[in-house]
Amino acid sequence: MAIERTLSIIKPDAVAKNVVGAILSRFEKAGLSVAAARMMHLSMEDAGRFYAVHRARPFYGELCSFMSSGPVLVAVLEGEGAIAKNRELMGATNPKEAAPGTIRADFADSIDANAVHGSDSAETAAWEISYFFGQREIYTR
Ligand code: IDP
Repeated sequence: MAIERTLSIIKPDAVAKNVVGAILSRFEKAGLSVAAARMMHLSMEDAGRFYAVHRARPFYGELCSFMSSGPVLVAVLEGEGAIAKNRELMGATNPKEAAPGTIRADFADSIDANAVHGSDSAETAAWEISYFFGQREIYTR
């Protein structure tokens, strides 16, 4: 399988719960490595542009408010099949439907405060990584 990069965000609910390290550790244990990482407090505009693909959805305003409600950790994860592997580790969007042992099953409270974001395709990953990081901020192990 090819080495890929994907964008992960540890959302405000998970940062507030002090489980950043616990979540990063799951990525590392699954064979992904952190190629870039930064704590940020997104503005409404930052969140709005990042989630622009969802702008017609009824939850868009709520999603942008939540994502700018506190600090997040944005990170680039790298490894074999990183995009799908990260989605697998995250679990379903709604933590009530997330498989046992996934990050959302273990750390998320609700469909909006659901602990993590992960890119859903190679195209999305490339755009999302470039939204937050320049090439010189990304380090291969
Ligand atoms: P994903 O994060 O699992 O890829 P998406 O469908 O891309 O899920 O939705 C993006 C984010 O929007 C979700 O992670 C969640 O925070 C939020 N979201 C999705 N559906 C709802 C909803 O029905 N109500 C509130 N927030 C939602």
